[in-house]
Amino acid sequence: MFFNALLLALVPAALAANFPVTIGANNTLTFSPDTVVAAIGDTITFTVVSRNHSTTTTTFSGSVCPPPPGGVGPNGWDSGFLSDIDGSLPTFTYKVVDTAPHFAACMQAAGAHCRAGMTFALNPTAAQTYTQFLANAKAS
Ligand SMILES: *[C@@H]1O[C@H](CO)[C@@H](O)[C@H](O)[C@H]1NC(C)=O
Ligand SMILES: *[C@@H]1O[C@H](CO)[C@@H](O)[C@H](O)[C@H]1NC(C)=O
Ligand SMILES: [Cu+2]
Repeated sequence: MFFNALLLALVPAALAANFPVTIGANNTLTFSPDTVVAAIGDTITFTVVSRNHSTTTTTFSGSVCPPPPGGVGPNGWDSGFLSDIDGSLPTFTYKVVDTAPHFAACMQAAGAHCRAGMTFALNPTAAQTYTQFLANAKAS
């Protein structure tokens, strides 16, 4: 009885995955990896490893850069500015709550980082690919 209850309590945690994403590796304007495919309940942990960046959801096309403060929803996110200038390796964790595609970018420098390709996709689709989102960001 007790063992079964314990097992049930442990199952969701055991199945949920965490995806680490590095922001600014090697002092570049990048998210690595730039794409994550995740299920509801999984988490994504972003870590800023250089300079001062954000992970903020934005539109797939149109005014992609810069992402707006608060991010584009529903179920979007905005880490706010996270600075590693002091070497603190700040993190931001997002829990996946739907199966919709989400597109994010860095809002630093009035969109200059975003237009330089500092972009990220969660669960992109055949109709809304990461490659097309990146092209949209560079052109915005
Ligand atoms: C950072 O540098 C390492 C070692 O050269 C390389 O393996 C990695 O792909 C680089 N990452 C990025 C995002 O440039
Ligand atoms: C990070 O960038 C934002 C926006 O440019 C700025 O307001 C903030 O002061 C910066 N943080 C640090 C620690 O430099
Ligand atoms: Cu940035």
